[in-house]
Amino acid sequence: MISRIDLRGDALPEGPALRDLLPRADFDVAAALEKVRPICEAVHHRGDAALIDFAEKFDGVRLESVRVPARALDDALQGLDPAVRAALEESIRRARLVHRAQRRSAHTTQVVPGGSVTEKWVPVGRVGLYAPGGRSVYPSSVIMNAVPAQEAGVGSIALASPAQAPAFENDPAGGLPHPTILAACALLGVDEVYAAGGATAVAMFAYGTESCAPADMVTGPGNIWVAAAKRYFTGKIGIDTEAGPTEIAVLADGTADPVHVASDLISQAEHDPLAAAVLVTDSAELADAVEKELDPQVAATKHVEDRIRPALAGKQSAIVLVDGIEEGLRVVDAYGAEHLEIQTADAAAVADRVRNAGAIFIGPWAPVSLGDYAAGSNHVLPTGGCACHSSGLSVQSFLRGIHIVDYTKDALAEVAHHVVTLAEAEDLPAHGAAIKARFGWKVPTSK
Ligand code: HSO
Ligand code: ZN
Repeated sequence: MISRIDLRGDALPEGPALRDLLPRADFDVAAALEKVRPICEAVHHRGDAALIDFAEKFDGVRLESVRVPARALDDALQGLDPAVRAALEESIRRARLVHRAQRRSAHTTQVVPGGSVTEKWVPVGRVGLYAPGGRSVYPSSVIMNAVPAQEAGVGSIALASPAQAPAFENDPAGGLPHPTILAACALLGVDEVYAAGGATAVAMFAYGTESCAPADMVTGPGNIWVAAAKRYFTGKIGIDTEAGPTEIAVLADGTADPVHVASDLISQAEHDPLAAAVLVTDSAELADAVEKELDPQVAATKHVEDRIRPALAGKQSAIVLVDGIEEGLRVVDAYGAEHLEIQTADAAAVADRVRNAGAIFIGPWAPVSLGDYAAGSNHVLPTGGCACHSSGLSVQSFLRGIHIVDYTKDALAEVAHHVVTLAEAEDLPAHGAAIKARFGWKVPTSK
């Protein structure tokens, strides 16, 4: 069901060459870009009318309004299963604890007497959060988007999620996002909600329409159309990373429990036929035992044929055999997984040495599923190797650091000759003149 890549014996290649040996899904955002362009432009030019037409075409429902009425949020909360409500509330509480601690305060550096630079942190003014619908109705993703934005102090937060098709004639839930998404919004105090899906939702936030004011930034997971729309608007609005299919990598040695490892690989394969499950191990016995475990565990679960089997059998998933944990660390760093579990002896020490991962889960009692729902950590994480340069969603994602430069006359005089010298070296004499003009056109000599 899962292929093997044997990297034992020879020395591992360096950097990109090592990455080329590792499995990865094809997720061609560039190709999807051409397809989302007309959708984005239709929303630009026709606003709500385009959103309503696209909802009919893609979601199978004619919307009465794109904005979800407040009553629908109340109704969804009333109808929410109490156990789900309690679980969502606990998830929110834990996420708030972690994300509140990420807040930043201004810091001033006294560069010289009379000369300082302060960095102040200002939240983004308005953000549009996206929560997928269809195959992936994840109220947990509403939490993972909204909590960091709220804790960052973002003043205006809106959320979009695709409309559900009516399940029967006059179904009151038809034309609204999934009720659990709406209930999660109500629990979080997010009251500005829109029924818009995929690229149309990103375009709605980027351009604004009659019913939705434009946002400065759009975040949240989604399918390839959401990723392509985010790329389309890069430079116009802020985005978090382009989310691709979910990935789990497990770095394990012979001490790992194959039952746990197999169940964790399957847990993320459950998301998508393109989801990636990668086991990196120096133990051939563990590799065999995990492979043996996959069959019965897969057979006993739900989304087998449409997602789990294709995900595990796909070229994005593999068991990678290495000579030792040292080599394993090099492999997981080259891979840069969205989620990385360390299931080895002294797991915390091994985890400490990892440089590239969206989130790291230590030891047998911190599975990715915990992080997906209730560890307090964020589950909107970089995929596709982007963990090598980007982070998951956090309070920081919604803040801008602004430098405030404050110099006295004496402090400027002290460095003036350096500024003028560099301006002239760059053939920008007007830059130098802006200094000279302040000192009667004579550059002060340094003390
Ligand atoms: N593992 C997914 C998030 C998720 N899991 C939502 C369950 N629900 C990507 O990090
Ligand atoms: Zn998950």
